[in-house]
Amino acid sequence: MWYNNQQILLQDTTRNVSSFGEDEDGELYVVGLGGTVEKIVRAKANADFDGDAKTDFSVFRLLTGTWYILNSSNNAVRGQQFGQNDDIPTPEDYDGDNITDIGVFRPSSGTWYYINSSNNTFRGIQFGQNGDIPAAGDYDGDAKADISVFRQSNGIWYRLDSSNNSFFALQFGTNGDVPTPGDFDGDGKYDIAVFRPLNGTWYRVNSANSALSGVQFGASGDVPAQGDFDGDGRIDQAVYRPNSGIWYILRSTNGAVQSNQFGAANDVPAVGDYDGDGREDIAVFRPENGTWYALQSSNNTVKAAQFGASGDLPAPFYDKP
Ligand SMILES: [Ca+2]
Ligand SMILES: [Ca+2]
Ligand SMILES: [Ca+2]
Ligand SMILES: [Ca+2]
Repeated sequence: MWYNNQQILLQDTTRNVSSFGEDEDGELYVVGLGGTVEKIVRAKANADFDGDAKTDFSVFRLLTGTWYILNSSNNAVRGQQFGQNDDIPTPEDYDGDNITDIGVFRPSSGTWYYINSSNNTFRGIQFGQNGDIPAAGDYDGDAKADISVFRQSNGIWYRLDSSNNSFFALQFGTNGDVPTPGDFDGDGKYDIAVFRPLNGTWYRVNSANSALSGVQFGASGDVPAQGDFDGDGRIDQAVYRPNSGIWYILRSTNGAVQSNQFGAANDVPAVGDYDGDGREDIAVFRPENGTWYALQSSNNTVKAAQFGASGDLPAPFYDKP
């Protein structure tokens, strides 16, 4: 293809392509010789601050309100003061340039602050209140994260859609639920979803057809650690069991359950695509010594690094796949 007056090679593929197609939204599709139809999407990863489609080891240091990022592209370290103690990290791609933007939610005033990576502009938006759990993500499918909160006290989701600045609210969930939004049905839009620790059940509303579903997967005490581990474009329900360090993944492609022992007690799951193969990797951040371990899906090797310090919050945990 031609890009910036240069001819660049699209990623090599073993597919036998018969033609390309475009739908009314301008999205491109590849039609295979056997009649298969696949959508062309741009590679992207969560907590990807340098834009190479790989998740970066990255933390928010509460004490000083400083972000530390180890760029996966060149191993350079970036430090940036943005935020303060008691802020909740909310790194997301707010401006839609496929680069994660540094951001925080300040509970005391219910204000969101972030820096657009595309032009370095600063944004501050009052949306939500103390006690709300930030749940930003791309719900309207315009490739930009929408500001959203889950209010535990009344189980209501509140959202500001980036595509048209419209306000949205929906009661879904109850006190004690953990918000787990993500694109479970594979239509390119986040689905409102919660994990209920009490009964280990995942509840969601599919954005494609508003259908409700409940899937029992996990147990009380598990930490939800969803991601697209099998790379089919749909988020897989998954949990990390802290006392045993075992991961349980329900693969969306075939409903098979995968389990991996990976991690130790008190590790924080930090799912991301660290090797950039389009499949999320099992990964943990060890808070007591600031060590990262990622099990890379491309070759099953462990990528590890000491990056961060005790008490740091891992950015990939907050910028979920
Ligand atoms: Ca990266
Ligand atoms: Ca961005
Ligand atoms: Ca969806
Ligand atoms: Ca999947």
